[in-house]
Amino acid sequence: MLSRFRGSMLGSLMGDCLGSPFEGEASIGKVFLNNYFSQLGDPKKRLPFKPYTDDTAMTKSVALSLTELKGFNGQDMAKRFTKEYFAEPKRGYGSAVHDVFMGLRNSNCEDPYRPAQRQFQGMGSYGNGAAMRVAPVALMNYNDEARAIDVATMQSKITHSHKLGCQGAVLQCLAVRAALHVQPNGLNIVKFTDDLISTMRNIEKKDADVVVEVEGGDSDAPWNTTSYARRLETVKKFLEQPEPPPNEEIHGLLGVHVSALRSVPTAIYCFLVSQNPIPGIECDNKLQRCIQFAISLGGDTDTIAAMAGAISGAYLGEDQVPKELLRHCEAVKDVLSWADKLHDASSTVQFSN
Ligand code: F2R
Ligand code: MG
Ligand code: MG
Ligand code: MG
Repeated sequence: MLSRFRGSMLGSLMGDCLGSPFEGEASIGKVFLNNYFSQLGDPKKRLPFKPYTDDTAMTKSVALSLTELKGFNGQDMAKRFTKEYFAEPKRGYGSAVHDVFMGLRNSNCEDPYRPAQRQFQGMGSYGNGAAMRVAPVALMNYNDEARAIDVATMQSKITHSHKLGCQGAVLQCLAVRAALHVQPNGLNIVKFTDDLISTMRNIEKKDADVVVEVEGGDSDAPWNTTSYARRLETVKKFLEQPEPPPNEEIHGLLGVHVSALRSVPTAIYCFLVSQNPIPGIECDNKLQRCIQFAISLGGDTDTIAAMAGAISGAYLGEDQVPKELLRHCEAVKDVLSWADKLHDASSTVQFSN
């Protein structure tokens, strides 16, 4: 399990560091990316160091809060998010989440959930910021699905109280957890997807009475479209095709957006489709293929690559993480230490507030 924990945390870091230079681009040519990754893999090439962004900064707070407190504590986690943000606010955070950190700092995190509830005129944020940092919750609670779901939801509510923001964090957590549990080389893509569809369908049914307010005039709002279970059905359909559909189709039906609904199912698709060769991507290593494919889609590249990398690394383990790519990433030793702490603490988890 330690190798899986380390693989997941390193996969997430690598997706963030290598994906962030492309964040916001429409899509990135596969030939360009083959050359880019081949240069990164060349030990003779001296290339600019790749810093991590908010995805890893927030993952750090989740990992250290869970491990140092031997379980979930909302106030402690909120304090860590806030301290980390004000220490390094230029790590590429979402534009609205700054207000949550201001509210948390001004109230000394008295109610760690209150500032997030005020976001977007009381609707809360549906951004993918709670999903992008959730991998440590899956690792810490790998032997308890119900607790993993609870903690994924509660850690989300500190910054993202919108139902779709929370459910996206839960889905990403379940995907990492499921990947940890698959035997080496034993991945059954159909079963993996069907299990997630069935769990999300139950969760969405249970949450159906939670009223989601609709912001007037925003026809692009994701709650007007479809649910996580239905997006996972699209993932399944895409996986039945001999090769991935064109980017425009992936953008339209899954998404590459900063909203959780339009990025978490996409990350799961990237993990699953990268189990087999992908036309245009020259790479034998499955973790690298996963990250390269995620980046090639464009949009929220750092976050989709980080989430896909966390799932892929949880399945493949540390040995499959390409070391020649890791040397370009910031904070590898720190990330390994978080993985080790999560591994040590995962047998003694508790749950409070
Ligand atoms: N912020 C970015 N990328 C922008 C470019 C950064 C650049 N590289 C730089 O350094 O300046 N990336 C990071 O943000 C995403 C995670 O965002 P998070 O934490 O979810 O933030 P937020 O602000 O809560 O939500 C993101 C946006 O989603 C829209 N939105 C959310 N809820 C909404 C609602 N209820 N109604 C309307 N819109 C809503 C807003 O546009 C939010 O700003 C990751 O990609 C991370 O890498
Ligand atoms: Mg980021
Ligand atoms: Mg816990
Ligand atoms: Mg991002």
